[in-house]
Order: sequence, then structure tokens, then C-alpha cells
Amino acid sequence: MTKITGLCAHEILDSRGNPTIYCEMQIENNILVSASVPSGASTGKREALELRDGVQNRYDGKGVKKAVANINEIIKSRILGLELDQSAIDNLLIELDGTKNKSFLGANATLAVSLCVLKALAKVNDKEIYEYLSNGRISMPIAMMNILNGGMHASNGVDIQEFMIIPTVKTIHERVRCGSEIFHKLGAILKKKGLSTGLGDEGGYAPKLVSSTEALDLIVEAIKKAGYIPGKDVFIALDVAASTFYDEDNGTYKLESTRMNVDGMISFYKYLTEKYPIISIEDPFDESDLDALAKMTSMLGDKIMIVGDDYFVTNKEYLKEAIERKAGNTILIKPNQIGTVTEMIETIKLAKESDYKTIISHRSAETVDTTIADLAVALDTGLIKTGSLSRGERIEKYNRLMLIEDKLCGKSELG
Ligand code: 2PG
Ligand code: MG
Repeated sequence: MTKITGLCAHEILDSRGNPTIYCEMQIENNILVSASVPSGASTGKREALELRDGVQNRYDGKGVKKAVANINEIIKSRILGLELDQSAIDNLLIELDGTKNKSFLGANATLAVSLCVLKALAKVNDKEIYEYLSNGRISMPIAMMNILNGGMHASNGVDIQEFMIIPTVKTIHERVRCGSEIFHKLGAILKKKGLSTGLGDEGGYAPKLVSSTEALDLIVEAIKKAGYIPGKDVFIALDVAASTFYDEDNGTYKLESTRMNVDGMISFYKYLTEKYPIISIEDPFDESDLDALAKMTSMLGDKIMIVGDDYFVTNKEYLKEAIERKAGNTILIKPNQIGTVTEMIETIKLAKESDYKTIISHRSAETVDTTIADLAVALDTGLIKTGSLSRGERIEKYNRLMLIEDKLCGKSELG
């Protein structure tokens, strides 16, 4: 057993240039680990709370000094001297917080500490995180690569938030290569058409387009030009993030200058899945409308993944409700939506027991922390969503996955 001997959090910046938390933990034998936490833009209303200072003349209210102080004062005083134990410390964090949604300490504070505990445990056991955390069954994930950004992740007038490609070629190295080749072909096509090749928050292109079908046509063209077969080597996924264009007053969705109700949206999705090799649609309706999600699942659920992100917010209670109502068949897993490693693992467990697929996911604002790559492998999530093939904070995760693959194949002998 090993004791925690030091803890110190700092305010740093995330990939959108907003404050977030970086935390260092020291354990016996002078072992030091660190973790940093990401941040979302299209957040679900029921996510665990990301604590921000709200002091307007500092980072426009987005500072995280309070959350940092919660680690350096409240959490530190209670965990120094404790034995490293993931569930015991996560439970202590939950107890110290004392709220339903981590609004006292902040999920950004609890996650930073919880991730440090995970990394420290791996270190003392002389293991990589993916080795330490696995219960024997590990797998390299299929990656969902967001190469065209819209919604709240760009300012291009494209309403759908994420257009992702899913290479299904054999290895992570080959998937990354395939994704990178398609990403660059898409850039060349946009350039030739006089469209912008500027990037959105997740590293995908963010050109001004008139419709989602225009985006999908461009992506299919890029897949073909890169030498791959759409619907065979490479599939497509969407994160609609429909809450961001839902009109609560009249219960309709204002998508690309048309207004649609739930049935109209389902017909639209059906049309898209028939025309394009789409195998996954995330958050197709407003996050409060579980009935619509259940209806779509009953109609399209045997054909595609219907993914709940803002609906389920990595929370096993909300997932339970969805399972009972047969709403969705896949859950997005974001560690900072729930705030501790233990709770996140419980949600994954419930999803698997209920035959829901699991996708571990980044946030639109990231740091260089690569833990989600290890989590995908160790927890056998099967899928990972971690952005485009550009921008350091996204690439770090792909690089980590390739390194893990090399290690697993015995291709990392130093001597
Ligand atoms: C999503 C995520 C990540 P954000 O909606 O799935 O892609 O975006 O972090 O802004 O919630
Ligand atoms: Mg989403």
C-alpha cells in the first residue's frame, strides 16, 4: 500500500484558451503524477457542474480559482496521508462535495484528483494505465474522427455539430493513416472549391456550407479521392447536438432554414442513413425528449447506433431510465460529465450489461492529457471519439493509441 504525500492544483488554459485545472499528486517514494481536465461547449443540462469563478473582469467569468482552491484546501487536507485507493478516494470526494451534481467542489476539481489517483495507482504497480485498469479484456478502439465541425464548435452556419469518419481498417495505425489521408483530401477539395480550410474547435474544417448534405457529399468525395470505399473501409457518424437548435417555445427544430417536428427529424435521419454510409447518430433530439429518442430507436435502432450524450451525461441513473424506455442503444462516456473515475466505470458497466455500446469521448476544449486513450483500451469501450487529425490536443490521443498498439504488439523493446 502507498500513501498520498502531496497534492497541488493549478489554473492552466485549455485548447479554447479558457482556464481549466492541472493537478499534481505526490505519493510515497517521491513519485509524482499529474492530470488535467477538459471542458465542453454543448453541455448537457444535467452534467456534473464545472465550477467557474464567475468573476466577470477575469477571463470573462471563466476562471477556475475556486475549484483550484477546493483542491488545494478542502480536498488536500482530507486526502494527505491516505492510502491510494480509487473507490475509497472517489467516495470521499463525493461525500466531501455533498451535492447531487458536484456543485460544491466542482466536477473539474473532483475529476482532476480522481485521475491523479488512477495514474498514481498505475505508477506504483509499475504499469501503464491501460494495463493497470484492465480486468483482462482489452481492445483497441474504433475511432470516430470529426473532420468537419459545425454547431457550437464553429461559426460557419452549419447546424449539425460533428461530421465524423469511422475507418474500419485493421489496426489503429492504419485507421489513423486512413483518417489523416481523408482529412487532407477534404482540405484539398475545399481549397479547390474556394471554401475555407480554417479549423473548428475539434480540429475539423469549418467551411461555410448551405446544408448538411453538402457536408456529407464533400466527405464522401474525400473518402473516395483518398482511395477508400465509403460504406466498406470508412463509415460516417453525426453528432447532431440537436438541443442547440431546438425551439422550446413551439417544440420544433430549426435546421438549415426549415422547421421540423420530431417526425420530420426522424424522416430526415432516415433519408440520410439511406443516402450515406451513416452508422451512428448522436443526440438527434433535444436532451429532454426521451420519447423521441425511444421512437427513433424503435425505427432505426437495428440499423445504426443511436447515441445519447446530453441525454445520459455519463450518469448511471439517467442511463437506467433510458434502458427502461428503450431509448438509444449507445452511450457517450465523458469522464468530466460525472466527475470521478469510479462513477464513470459504473456507468460503462451498466451500459455493457444492458447491451448498450460505449464510446469514450473527449470534450470540445481539451488539454494534452491522454488518459481517455488508455481508458478506451482498458475498459474495452470499443469506440473512441477524439476529434480530427489535427490540433495537438487531439493528435496526442491518437499518438497515445498508436503507442499502446505498438506496446501490445511487442514493438517497443528499448534494448
Ligand atoms: C459532444 C462534445 C465532444 P462538447 O457534444 O459530444 O465532441 O462536445 O465537449 O462541446 O460537449
Ligand atoms: Mg455530443
